[in-house]
Amino acid sequence: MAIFGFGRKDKPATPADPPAEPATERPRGILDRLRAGLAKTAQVLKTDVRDLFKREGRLVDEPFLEELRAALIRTDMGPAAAEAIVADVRERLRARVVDPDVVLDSIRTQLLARLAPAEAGLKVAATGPTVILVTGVNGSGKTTSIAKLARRFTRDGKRVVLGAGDTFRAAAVEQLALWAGRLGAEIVRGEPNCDPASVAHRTVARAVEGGFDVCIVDTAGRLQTQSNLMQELGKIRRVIAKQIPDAPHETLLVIDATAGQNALSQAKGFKEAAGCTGIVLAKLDGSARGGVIVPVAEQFGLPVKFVGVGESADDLEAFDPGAFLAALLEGALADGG
Ligand SMILES: Nc1nc2c(ncn2[C@@H]2O[C@H](COP(=O)(O)OP(=O)(O)O)[C@@H](O)[C@H]2O)c(=O)[nH]1
Ligand SMILES: [Mg+2]
Repeated sequence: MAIFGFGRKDKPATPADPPAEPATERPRGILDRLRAGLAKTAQVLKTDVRDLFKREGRLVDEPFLEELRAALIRTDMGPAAAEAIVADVRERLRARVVDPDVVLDSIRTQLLARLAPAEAGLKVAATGPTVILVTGVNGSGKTTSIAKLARRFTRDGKRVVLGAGDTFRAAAVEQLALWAGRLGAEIVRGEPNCDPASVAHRTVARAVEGGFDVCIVDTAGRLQTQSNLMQELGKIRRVIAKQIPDAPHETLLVIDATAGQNALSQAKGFKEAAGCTGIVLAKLDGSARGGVIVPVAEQFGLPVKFVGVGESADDLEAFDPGAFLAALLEGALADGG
């Protein structure tokens, strides 16, 4: 069975070793970490929106609004959100002289209304282990996101077992094993190229018998268009559900925030064919187009559970629309000249 690479032209063929933990202490606080992670997108908004005001005494006229729309589109927030912001600015400010902060405030209000419904906590088991299945295309950040999730749980004193369900590449198993060792989690692995459903089965069995709190199962990357591989995810889910009826409690889709419009077809495909229940939007820190979270959150009724903002195990934040927008736009206000 072939797995086709996707969006990895700049990546080596084998998964990267987990990066070394940073020597310096990371910035404390959610907002600080989000700010650092969203700096590139914030920069686009800051620079582009402020550039609109370079001519002194500039009025909010149609050419201004067209330039504003183009700047918003450059963040990948999608035409609907961009149009709503433009309409709001037009309505409130037409033919008046405004300053950038008024426009940024409109951006915040409009985006908050769109992102708020996408906020949802992680579903956990009432009793017994919580089972999380992690899916996505090659290189989207699945294994790293699993490490980050494990870190959150172990920090809370939970016992975690990881399932090395990406059985196609030995290096993928090693990558997960390295993280498991580092995070103090147990790992269940199978023979190379064995059925990933059997690894999932054994991982859940280990979680139950060992009294673990959380069990997170990795999977090989696949495209939403590969129907046989999407069916394989269905099989993995059924095997898990046979052991624990309401499991997997979450089937997360990890999307690379730099994937552009393909992020949307991934969300659609994985929701429909693999029963995904939520999204982890990874690599926001590497993207100037973090606005893609808006159409991803809006179009498919899939909540955004977490955002990934770096390569270390601490670089995962529960998605909080207010904090997200504060990091994006307050940074723009504070740093602007
Ligand atoms: N900058 C950044 N890199 C990330 C993030 N998540 C994953 N990566 C990197 O993306 C690459 C692929 O990640 P990996 O977890 O192996 O992807 P997988 O193939 O989906 O399991 C690795 O080099 C990771 O370190 C993130 O949130 N930010
Ligand atoms: Mg992987």
